[in-house]
Amino acid sequence: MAQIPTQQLEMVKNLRGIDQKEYYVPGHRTCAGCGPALCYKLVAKATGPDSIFIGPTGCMYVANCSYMCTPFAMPWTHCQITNGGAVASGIEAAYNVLIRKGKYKGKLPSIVVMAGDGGAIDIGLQAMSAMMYRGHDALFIMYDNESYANTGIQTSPMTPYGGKTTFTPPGKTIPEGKKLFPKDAPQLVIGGHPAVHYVATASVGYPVDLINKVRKGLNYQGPSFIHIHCPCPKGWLYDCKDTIKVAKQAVETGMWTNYEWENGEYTYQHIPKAYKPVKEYLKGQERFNHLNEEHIAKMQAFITAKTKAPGKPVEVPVLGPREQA
Ligand SMILES: Cc1ncc(C[n+]2csc(CCOP(=O)(O)OP(=O)(O)O)c2C)c(N)n1
Ligand code: SF4
Repeated sequence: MAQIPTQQLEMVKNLRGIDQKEYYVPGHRTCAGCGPALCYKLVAKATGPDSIFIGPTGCMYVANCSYMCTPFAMPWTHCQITNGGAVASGIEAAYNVLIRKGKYKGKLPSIVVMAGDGGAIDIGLQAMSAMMYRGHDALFIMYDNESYANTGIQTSPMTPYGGKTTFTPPGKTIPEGKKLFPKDAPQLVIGGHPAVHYVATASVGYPVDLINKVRKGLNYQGPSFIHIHCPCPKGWLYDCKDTIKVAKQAVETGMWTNYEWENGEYTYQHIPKAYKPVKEYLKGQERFNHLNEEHIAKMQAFITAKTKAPGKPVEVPVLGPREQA
């Protein structure tokens, strides 16, 4: 069968090399300092105009759109929180048919799902996994604000251990709030989907790296997955001017690692010479204010183990739903 023509996007060296044109324009209603909004702006700059974005329900749909008004200056569609992967699959399959039959003369557009952690790795997991399994040529991005933010900052599987959310309030019975450690989303994708050749993590604190990873993911034929760390001032309870500071602190303390996985090989970016204590990261966010020294030590032990082999599986303390920490 004839090869479907696809785009090859160029890598950039610095911010001056990035398109000045905006495809995610001002006027939306996200909170000041919103990490996911910054993420959208950077991803849209990376993909350029020949793109189709798919937006599962979440802050990046609800806070962005009102009747007849969206900030997306490129083709964009809303989908259900559950089915981002299915809608992307359908769009890619349709373009494939149109191109093969000569009814569409252009190259395959960049097809990008922008899902929150809920819409990607929890409630949207089945459709995302099916897209990866079938091998559709699309990029699935999980913008991770570590909660179901849009409906009132409820816990998600990406909420860190010890995080206070409306569903994990610290109290007498469960003093640390969230008892469980988060899911490893990239591992889920890598481990179960042989059609995937590119998986990466990125952070809004490192925009050039983020843009190049989006382009690399799209340049690979087949499905790719990028997990992007996106601080959320409303949910994490820090001053909205500090979003980039919080993003960088996560990398400096090992709470977040930027890496790429390409056909089984890991490469790492922005690894500090020595990690700062996780306490530095925790103390800047009110959602962790209730943690005592024992909780912080538990968190530090988890991060120390993770930073020995970032991106690879690590044993975590697993509790049943009714067990005490
Ligand atoms: C099937 C279904 N269940 C629940 C909801 C309610 N809902 C809308 S947005 C949302 C939160 C989405 O969280 P996430 O995907 O992490 O994105 P965020 O809001 O954090 O950006 C929920 C639970 C829904 N729209 N559909
Ligand atoms: S709640 Fe968080 S993710 Fe949602 S708009 Fe506000 S800052 Fe952005």
